[in-house]
Amino acid sequence: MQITSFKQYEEDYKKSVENPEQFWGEVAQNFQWRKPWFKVLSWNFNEPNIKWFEGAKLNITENCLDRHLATNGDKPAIVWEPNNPEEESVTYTYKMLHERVCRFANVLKRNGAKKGDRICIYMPMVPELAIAVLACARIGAVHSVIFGGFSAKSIADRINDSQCKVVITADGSYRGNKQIPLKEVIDDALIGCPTVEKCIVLTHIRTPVSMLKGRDVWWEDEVKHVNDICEAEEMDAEDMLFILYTSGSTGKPKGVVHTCGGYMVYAGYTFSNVFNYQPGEVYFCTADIGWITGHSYIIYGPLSQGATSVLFEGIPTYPTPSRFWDIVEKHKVNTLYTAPTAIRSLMSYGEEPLKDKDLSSIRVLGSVGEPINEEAWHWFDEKIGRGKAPIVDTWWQTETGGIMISPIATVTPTKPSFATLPLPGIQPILVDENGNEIEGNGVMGNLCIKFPWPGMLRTTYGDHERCKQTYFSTYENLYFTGDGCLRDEDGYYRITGRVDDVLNVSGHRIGTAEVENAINMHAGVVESAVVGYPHDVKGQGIYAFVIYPEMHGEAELSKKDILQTVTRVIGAIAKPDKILFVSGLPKTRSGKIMRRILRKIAEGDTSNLGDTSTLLDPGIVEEIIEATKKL
Ligand code: 7RM
Repeated sequence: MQITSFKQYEEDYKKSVENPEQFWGEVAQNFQWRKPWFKVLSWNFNEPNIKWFEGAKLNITENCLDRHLATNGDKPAIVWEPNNPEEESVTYTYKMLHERVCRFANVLKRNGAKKGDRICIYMPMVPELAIAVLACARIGAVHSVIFGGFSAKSIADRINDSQCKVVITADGSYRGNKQIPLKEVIDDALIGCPTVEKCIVLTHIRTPVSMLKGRDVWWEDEVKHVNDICEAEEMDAEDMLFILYTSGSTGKPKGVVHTCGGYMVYAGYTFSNVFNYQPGEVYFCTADIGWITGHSYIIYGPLSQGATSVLFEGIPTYPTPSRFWDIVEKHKVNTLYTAPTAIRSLMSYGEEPLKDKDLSSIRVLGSVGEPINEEAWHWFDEKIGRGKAPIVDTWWQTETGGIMISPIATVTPTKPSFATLPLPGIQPILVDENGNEIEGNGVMGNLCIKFPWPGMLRTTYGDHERCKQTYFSTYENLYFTGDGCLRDEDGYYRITGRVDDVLNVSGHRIGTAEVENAINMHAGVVESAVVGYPHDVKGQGIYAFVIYPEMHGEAELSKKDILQTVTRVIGAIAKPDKILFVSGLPKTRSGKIMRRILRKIAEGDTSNLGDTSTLLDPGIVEEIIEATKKL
């Protein structure tokens, strides 16, 4: 299944397009199935209805755990590096991880969870998070992991959208020198979550928590009441594996649904190939498991391939901006997969943090989450890869389940700021506004995919129509990514960023409508408009234009109040970087906000705002430009 030469890449690519069913059928042979499929693929992009490996039975945890036991049981599966470097790191071999997962799977059963039930996981980056995820998969329950930075209200909305029955959390988490009271946030959320029957709480930071009789139980107590034998539930290839909420252009995040068989094959295949993973190597993905990158490339991809995956609890700058490099040196990391925002942040500390660090173990580097600018690419290449480690700039999405366009380490070429070529099985096309294909090279357009791949989303939870509208209706018979893209003279792809109202702040997807809704909930705010602007470290920053007519006291205080409101409604990750109070917004006569103009103003480029004479109130543009100068 591993591609070893450019020629083989070309052959595999050709085969995957000419005979996709044969191609993916062969890839899938590298996994363990309880029963084989009778059909590799049936699909249409209209409904949409996509089925991979129909009729096949499996359990993904047998592929991630059981099948490695005989030959690799004592090999490290997860190496956990705690937030505090003074604390010991912890290694879980495949045997140990299998034992813990089975035991916790029994805890879930003991607390009433069954196949098909939805389980919300809100935890720190500790091994128990991976154990909780895998335990859900073991019993066929559907996990919905929520990133630790989301607020009680965001959690409640997600829990209610998918009617979760069980919540798994911890007393709190560490983030650098800060502590986050996770259980307290969950308690606030659960006030409005009638479907939740049980909450399992892990002790981690040992902060006092309230435990509600009949609902809340301790992880540590529960595991004592069960044994570590748990037969894996037999799942249909198209049974749901997990839901992961992600932002789009509306105010309400969507629950992206992935299913067992196709997702497993795609996460495993892409992990093995893109990173050119070799047996015995140590692989470190710095993402949080609360995002899709953590699901596919900390847990399922690496473990399905018997790899050693480093799980890091902390942040790149704690206790010093040397932390990543200390971890690389300590655990002899061979592959480092991180985000441009982290690279840019670490770059800003200069070379001092790299002094005397032994990075010689590094063989492959990876980037994900947002476009990587050339400066960051070269710094990563020269300072971290010492010019010897290929950088795989991996383009993909929550919805795609796994990497779509990317170099294949040591096999296909890299090019600064380019995701380069589609992986085998992926058929990208560029289209213009009318959905006409833009052929040839040296062209730009909206990025679509014209043929299914095993890792693609199947639906959005509880609202299939929304899935159809969002991804399959903009252009007929195409999956629309929401990204703009350049295909250069060499046929290499460079993703230029979102073409919809979605921001990418430090690699986190945030809908402008979500932030606007949150700001508008603040008493006194009449209306707001949110746009992105270029930010040196975050990639994009959040710029909010706010109408707040009757302010009490200082504007600075009102800004803080608004930030507090956004933190309450969504979470700290959605806090605007800049707030500008305005008396009106540029609108068309039909009342639509002209975001294009606001975006230009936020970028500080007011030279060419286009025709503003058709605006409802043309004078407002001048007023806003004047106001930005004082910000
Ligand atoms: C994996 C992930 C998806 C959005 C996507 C893009 C942007 C991701 C790259 C990238 C340029 C990349 N999932 N994006 N990777 N842009 N180059 N290598 O991030 O659902 O959270 O975000 O992120 O805009 O549509 S995500």
